[in-house]
Amino acid sequence: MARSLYSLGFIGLSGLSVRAQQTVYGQCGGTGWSGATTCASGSVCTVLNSYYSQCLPSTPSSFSSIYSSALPTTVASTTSFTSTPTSALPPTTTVSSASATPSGTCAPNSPPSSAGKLRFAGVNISGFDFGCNSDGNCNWTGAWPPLAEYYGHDGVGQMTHFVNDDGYNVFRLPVGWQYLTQSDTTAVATLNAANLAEYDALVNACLATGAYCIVDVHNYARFDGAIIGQGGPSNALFAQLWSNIAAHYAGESKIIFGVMNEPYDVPDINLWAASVQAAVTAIRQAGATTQIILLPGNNWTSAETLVSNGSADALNKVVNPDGSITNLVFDVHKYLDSDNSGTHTDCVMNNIDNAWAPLAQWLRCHGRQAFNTETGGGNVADCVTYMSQQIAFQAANSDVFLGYVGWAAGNFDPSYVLGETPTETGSTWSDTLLVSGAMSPKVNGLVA
Ligand SMILES: *[C@@H]1O[C@H](CO)[C@@H](O)[C@H](O)[C@H]1NC(C)=O
Ligand SMILES: *[C@@H]1O[C@H](CO)[C@@H](O)[C@H](O)[C@H]1NC(C)=O
Ligand SMILES: *[C@@H]1O[C@H](CO)[C@@H](O)[C@H](O)[C@H]1NC(C)=O
Ligand SMILES: CC(=O)N[C@H]1CO[C@H](CO)[C@@H](O)[C@@H]1O
Repeated sequence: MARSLYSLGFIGLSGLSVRAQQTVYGQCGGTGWSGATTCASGSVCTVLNSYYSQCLPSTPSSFSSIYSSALPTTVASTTSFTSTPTSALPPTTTVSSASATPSGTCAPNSPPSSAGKLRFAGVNISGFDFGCNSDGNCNWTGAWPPLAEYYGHDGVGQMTHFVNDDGYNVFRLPVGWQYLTQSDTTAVATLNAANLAEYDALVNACLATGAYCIVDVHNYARFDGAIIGQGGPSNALFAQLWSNIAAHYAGESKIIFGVMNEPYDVPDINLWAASVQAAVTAIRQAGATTQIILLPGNNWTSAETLVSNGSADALNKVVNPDGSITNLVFDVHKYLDSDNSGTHTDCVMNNIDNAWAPLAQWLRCHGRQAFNTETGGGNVADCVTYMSQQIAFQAANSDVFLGYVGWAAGNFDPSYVLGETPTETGSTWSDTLLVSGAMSPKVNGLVA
């Protein structure tokens, strides 16, 4: 109701602005759009879906001029760009020389012409993490497997639908440390066979769809209120936990290891990087030598503060046992609501200027990549618009961004503020508005 009244107010204005050119990344079409439909020079009005068309740069080279507005003017020049050719950067398969380059000194850079399609798109299948609080206190009996056989929602049917009907190719499967070990009060590393069998039912169903599957330990860097390696469980215990998990999945090339969900208020980021290093070393030494491992930074793995908070520089030193950084990828989250909490229905930003553009600069400059494993918004038109913009930007920078994973389906109801749970009627699945309008690769065409 409020929306239709609001749009009436623009009828008079749109008559005046109809010939105006839209700026790069601005909207230029879509259901209900009455603003400019031509784009500024150097950009092309591109249909992302029926809700949203966007002015996207027509050639990769025009990106650098857009990015430079977000950078300090002292470095925003063509000269400093050409003095740091992309070819001089280490490929991700070699040892990073990044620690020699302080994060403040990245020259403006732009994606290669091969960028444009993301590798991954998917959704969190939540339920095994229910009972977990952000203090790392997970009540394992509060976990609720998102599996019909355990009286949960039909997570298997959801994943099958998402793969077949939407073209998704990754699912994140959050689980509490306490659940995996069936120990609420004492941190232990030995996996509990009965609980692991239930979690495995979800993981194996995920793998059976052909998708990649992220094993996400959803403990906020904590166990029972105390931070791993900084007063809580020792790095050795945390490494043993990951050794046990990795040994179990070592033979599965499509498992992705999510070292930890959303660390926050971690006092010493370098000590945290040492905890992450312990987990990485343990995973590789357990025989999972090739899979992707996700490295989580401080401040709820915020994409916006990965660099400024010091997480990027600290985690940039984490390496495989052979010294390489192969398949070590930064884990970043970002919501579209006013405080990045993922708790509001309305979306107010696309996060390009505040987060994704500066992060892309840093990642490319340091030869690194990131994976946006949590993002989301309400099922309203504003969120479709901002999510479409965010995904379009990520895809335009697909050399440094692997993809996106929505929060969340599984045991959430479609009525949950960030619900992406599809509903089944007979044998037909229906997606929520945000999935059908923006996130489904079959709709946005932005996933390879
Ligand atoms: C743990 O979860 C179970 C099931 O939801 C609940 O009955 C119990 O009260 C919870 N225990 C604590 C300490 O919160
Ligand atoms: C990073 O964020 C955390 C909160 O998660 C804060 O305690 C810390 O002071 C920040 N560090 C820097 C260098 O901004
Ligand atoms: C954490 O990140 C949010 C944005 O994602 C930012 O607004 C906030 O200031 C950050 N907090 C710290 C302590 O860095
Ligand atoms: C349910 C859940 O885990 N929500 C988390 C999603 O991420 C935001 C921050 O990025 C957290 O604040 C929420 O707790």
